[in-house]
Amino acid sequence: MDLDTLLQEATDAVAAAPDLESLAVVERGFLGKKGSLTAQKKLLGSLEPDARKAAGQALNDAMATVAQTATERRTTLAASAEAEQLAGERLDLTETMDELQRGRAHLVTQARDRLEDVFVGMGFTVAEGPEVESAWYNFEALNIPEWHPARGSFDTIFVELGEPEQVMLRSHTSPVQIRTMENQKPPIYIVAPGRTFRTDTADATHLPAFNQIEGLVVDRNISLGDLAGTIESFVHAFFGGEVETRLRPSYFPFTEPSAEFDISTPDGGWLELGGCGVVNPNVLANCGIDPEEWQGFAFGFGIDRLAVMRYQLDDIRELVNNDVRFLRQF
Ligand code: FA5
Repeated sequence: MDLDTLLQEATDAVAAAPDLESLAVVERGFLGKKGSLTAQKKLLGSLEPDARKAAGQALNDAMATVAQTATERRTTLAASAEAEQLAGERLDLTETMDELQRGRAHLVTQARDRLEDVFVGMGFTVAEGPEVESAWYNFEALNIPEWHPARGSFDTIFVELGEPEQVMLRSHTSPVQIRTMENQKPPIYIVAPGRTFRTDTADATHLPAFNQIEGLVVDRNISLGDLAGTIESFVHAFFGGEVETRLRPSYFPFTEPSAEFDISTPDGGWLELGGCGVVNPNVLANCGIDPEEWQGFAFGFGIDRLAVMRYQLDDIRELVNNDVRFLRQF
């Protein structure tokens, strides 16, 4: 075979080598000890000295060309082999979206929505009031005058506005009772869920910012029995039949008589959920409602504590840690 053909064959084979291993085989096949170009050297001996020199030179050039082409090809193949390896080992560190992850309402929002549904189902409408209140709505109209010791029990967070201790973050949802009675004539059947604030230190059962739901009924011939019946039907609707309720005598200036109500816990104990009672006639009168003609009952309880019970949490603070992995379970 003449040298030009052999050279062409060699450079074609080098260019066609698909990977480093095949390239090594091709190289050996042409330039190795037993390679076809190397074999040409043996033929030189049979030539005339002048012709041998020229042919030797041509053969060396050809072998150098093949070696050079092979080196270039090796560089190309090595680069793409590395790129391929990197692509294979690439780690995708962006979060995987295996399934479409929808957001969902916070536990307290879920509990609040469900509470509203239950009460709306019982014939109540939903009322609202502001989170920043005046002393009149938060205390005075509720039969808690300035000198009254009950003011102290509310651990109020005051706002520095106007006269000292006259503007505050509402310490309960009871001011919505007053706002409703000022604007609405009886019969009244409302619930008012919302945020409330106290200087309480956070612990397993307390938060400084928590949620209450207030209930107010004003109608004719209302008695304590109506109150007890309403609380019981609500607890059964919300938790199911196995949770029991009990009322304990208590004191609130805005109700008379007053009670605290507890619900039974799975471990056989009781959890205080809220206060309630028959609306104090003074409160009705403060809102321009004749206590001779109308009576009422009211209740107010903690939504966060209710969520703790319903979702079997160990600690109320889990509600505000905002750990999405925790919240996603519900
Ligand atoms: C009241 O706030 C009265 N306004 C309830 C009321 C309304 C009585 C209508 C009569 C008629 P009390 O301070 O007990 O009462 O709070 C009621 C409920 O709010 C508690 O039982 C508890 O469930 C919840 N609560 C009170 N403080 C906190 C707190 N720091 N963290 C979480 N929940 C709380």
